[in-house]
Amino acid sequence: MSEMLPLQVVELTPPGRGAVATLLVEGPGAAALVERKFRACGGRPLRSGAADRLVFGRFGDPPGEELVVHCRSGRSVELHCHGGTAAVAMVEKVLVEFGCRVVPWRDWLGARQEDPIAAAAGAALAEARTEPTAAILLDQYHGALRREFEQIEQALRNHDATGARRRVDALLARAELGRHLVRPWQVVLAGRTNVGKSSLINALLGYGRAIVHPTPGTTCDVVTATTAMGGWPVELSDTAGLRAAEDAVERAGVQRARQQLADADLLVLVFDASKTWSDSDKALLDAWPNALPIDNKCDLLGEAAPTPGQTAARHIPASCRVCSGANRLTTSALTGQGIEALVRAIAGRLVPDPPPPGAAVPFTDEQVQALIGYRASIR
Ligand SMILES: Nc1nc2c(ncn2[C@@H]2O[C@H](COP(=O)(O)OP(=O)(O)O)[C@@H](O)[C@H]2O)c(=O)[nH]1
Ligand SMILES: [Mg+2]
Repeated sequence: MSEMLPLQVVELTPPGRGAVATLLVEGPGAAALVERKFRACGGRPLRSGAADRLVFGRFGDPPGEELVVHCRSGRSVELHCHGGTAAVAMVEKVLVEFGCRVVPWRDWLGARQEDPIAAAAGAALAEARTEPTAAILLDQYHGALRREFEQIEQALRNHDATGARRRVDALLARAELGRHLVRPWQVVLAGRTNVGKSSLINALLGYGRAIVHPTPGTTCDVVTATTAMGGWPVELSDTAGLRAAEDAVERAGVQRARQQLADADLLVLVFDASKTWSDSDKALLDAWPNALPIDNKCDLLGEAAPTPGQTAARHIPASCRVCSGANRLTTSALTGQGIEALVRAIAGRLVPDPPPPGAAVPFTDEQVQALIGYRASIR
């Protein structure tokens, strides 16, 4: 197949509108092919003069698309054109008419990599949204996970079951982190109506996105927004208040909220610090024992206010099994007090043990399945 269609064009920049799009034309005669439809502004042929030149001109039937051409070699040419989809489509159309095959960038990347883990890491890197997640994927691209798999194989060959098991278990402990390198963690804020969930989302995001209203029950649907917390990508959801809704529309919202809770990686249970602790507050805590409980509106506590982000709220009875003790967070969505501590607490709950630089982290379902397979085979 590659003999029949040796020339290929790959979009190196993501599709959509951008300032500049880059296409790579690769294969024998790539430069000659581009030259057939390219007119350099200076009139000189593309391949005259110094190698690695950048040449500005037009491509295709007159007037043609403006291009900057970088001839890396006779068989590898980069075309930089306007970033709109129409310009890219036009350039590709001309290349296809001359026998070029359009190759998706993932296939192109995969074909260049002998190591399937490095190929998968390269593809995943394009979807990493934050620096820490990209750094972890880059480590896997450079062989961290492949070397660890080799160590496991080596241990198994040496009949070192203990060593193999230890390595497999250490990797499996990072599977959850790996799963989220390209998929944000789902964090849901829940609690009774009017405790300040929507305001907290706004404070966490730093802008007014969620609907905030003094009337209980204004946010009747799930509003989501993606952000980063401690460097980890997080999708925050604001839910309808957890209470028995009388109105049909609101009931649907509450139902969706419960589904959202079931799917969440972390539930932040918000309470109103200015209100007396009630049985329904206690019922919420009992129903979601793994939730991160916080007391909002701490600005209303006046003189009696605990230090934001640290101490137990005064209205919580010491007998409460989840929230007694000093690690109860207090916040004010209004003044911003305790918001940074809340971000740190959320990040700490999502990734309690961040891997050191260079550590192996499995990041695809196949890799995790392979590890589970190893685990089962080790007696
Ligand atoms: N004083 C004070 N008021 C707040 C705070 N957070 C929210 N509110 C107010 O409480 C009301 C309900 O807030 P909202 O975010 O809509 O609550 P939700 O129903 O839980 O989403 C609004 O009037 C907010 O301005 C806070 O930290 N301090
Ligand atoms: Mg709301």
